[in-house]
Amino acid sequence: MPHDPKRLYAALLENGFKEFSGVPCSILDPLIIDAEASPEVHYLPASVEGEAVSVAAGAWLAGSPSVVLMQNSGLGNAINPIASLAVPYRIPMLLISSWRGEPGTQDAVHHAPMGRATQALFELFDVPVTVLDEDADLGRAVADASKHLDETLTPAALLVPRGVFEKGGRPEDAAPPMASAQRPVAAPSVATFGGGPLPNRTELLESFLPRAMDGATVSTTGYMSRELSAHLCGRFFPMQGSMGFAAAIALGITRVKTELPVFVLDGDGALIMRMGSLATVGAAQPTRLVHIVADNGTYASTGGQKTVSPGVDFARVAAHCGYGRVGVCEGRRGLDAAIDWARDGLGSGPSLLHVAIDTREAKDLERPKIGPPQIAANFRRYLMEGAA
Ligand SMILES: Cc1ncc(C[n+]2csc(CCOP(=O)(O)OP(=O)(O)O)c2C)c(N)n1
Repeated sequence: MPHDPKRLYAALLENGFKEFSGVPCSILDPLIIDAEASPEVHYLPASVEGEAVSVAAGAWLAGSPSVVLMQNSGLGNAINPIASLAVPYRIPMLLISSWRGEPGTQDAVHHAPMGRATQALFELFDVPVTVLDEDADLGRAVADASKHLDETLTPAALLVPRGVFEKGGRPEDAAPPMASAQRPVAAPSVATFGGGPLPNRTELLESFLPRAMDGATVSTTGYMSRELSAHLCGRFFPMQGSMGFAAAIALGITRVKTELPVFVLDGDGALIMRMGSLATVGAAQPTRLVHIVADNGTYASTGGQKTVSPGVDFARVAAHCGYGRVGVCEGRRGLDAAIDWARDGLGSGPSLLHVAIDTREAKDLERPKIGPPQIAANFRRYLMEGAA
């Protein structure tokens, strides 16, 4: 007998899961339909599965147990932030994956290799997997997984084979495309700031830090987080790993803490790696998110190899993705005014400030003295209790 997917959905709610993000699989569509229709649940369509993992991480750090929905074809897209964010930082989340290409079943041939690898891949990263076959007790499976998340602070996975859910179908009146009604008719113009030589990263942080102490900051992996770590306090989440997902983690926080200013310190290489985040943030319209992209035209942290950022107009891309306030700063003299201007957008939607920096780096940056689990625990305490 196939399961009624509503029983799984009900079990998720009973166990406190209210934040959902993912990339669809038709097998999981019944859960997405229910989540989209519910006033008490948030479903955020992600641009890629790793973004959904990062959004879930941000939401958990802000206090909300989170679910990621994905097809197992997308597991490859999710592994980087599972392996370098969720597991080492001890950030739990429930991963619900469909199981296409399950060995011994008929399915499209391109699903077969990942179908064979799926369970083993989860287990390689110490993520326990429960297969929701026809005999499974859905309530028990969710409760056990939820207990695992609480006890180990690491993810757990539920695997949903084909054909175990009753067939439903999208209701005619399913939720309309999100945020389309809020999207400005015309993209905003680009505010420009500058004057004088370019700042370096240290000068950017000197300008940024006094302007960011009323909120949370997520910084991208590499030198940005190394340098922010010199000022480490509970308000900061300096990422090591999950390259490109700083904005996604920040977005997850804003899903739960809607009143808190959340700042992102991104890199040009990192943002280019995950440009889809601009579309997700633009659609979600977090009201208090300031996204600063420090662009040195290089992957400085790995030796200074060139990025393709000289050909990328981050501000205009962001504007056309739905950021309501976008600016560019090319010169140290304009930096304070530029960050103040970006902050002035707090409350009215996401802003993006593209800051050109040069390649002079601070010397002898130390790594944080505390490990990733402690960084995450301190940040979570700040987000949930307000004490930095
Ligand atoms: C998925 C992934 N690919 C590559 C790396 C190696 N890596 C770490 S930092 C970095 C450079 C980041 O460049 P950018 O975002 O421009 O920041 P910058 O180093 O210039 O501050 C790279 C490639 C990584 N950590 N993760």
